[in-house]
Amino acid sequence: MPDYDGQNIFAKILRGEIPSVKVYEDAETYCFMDIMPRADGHCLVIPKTPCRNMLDATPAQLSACMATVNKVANACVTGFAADGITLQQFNEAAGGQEVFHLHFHILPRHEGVSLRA
Ligand code: DGP
Repeated sequence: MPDYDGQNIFAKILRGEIPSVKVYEDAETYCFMDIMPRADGHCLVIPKTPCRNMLDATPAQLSACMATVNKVANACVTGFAADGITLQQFNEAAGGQEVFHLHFHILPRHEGVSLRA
């Protein structure tokens, strides 16, 4: 697996070099709106420390991200009156990953409404 590349888009967002719409932040994680939302409220949770994807993630990074996913997902249920949440995560190009900094998609869902392309 290739090494982590600090020039990826999410690393630039973490350094403030590219703007983002913040949803939530704590010492270990950052959550922001996806630029190509496939559902209302579609946002991304990332660790603040370098990590390419699940394959090189540490237990601490995964634990911190999941704690944030839990908080934000529950806020989405309340804030968007969502009926459910889809949690999506891709690893390496063959697995559908396009940005090579670990991230979790939080997709608020409503009964009978498909995700946008
Ligand atoms: P994937 O690696 O396949 O999970 O897709 C990356 C996601 O990141 C995709 O849903 C679009 C989003 N994205 C790509 N570039 C930017 C950006 O510059 N800003 C934000 N907020 N999201 C981005």
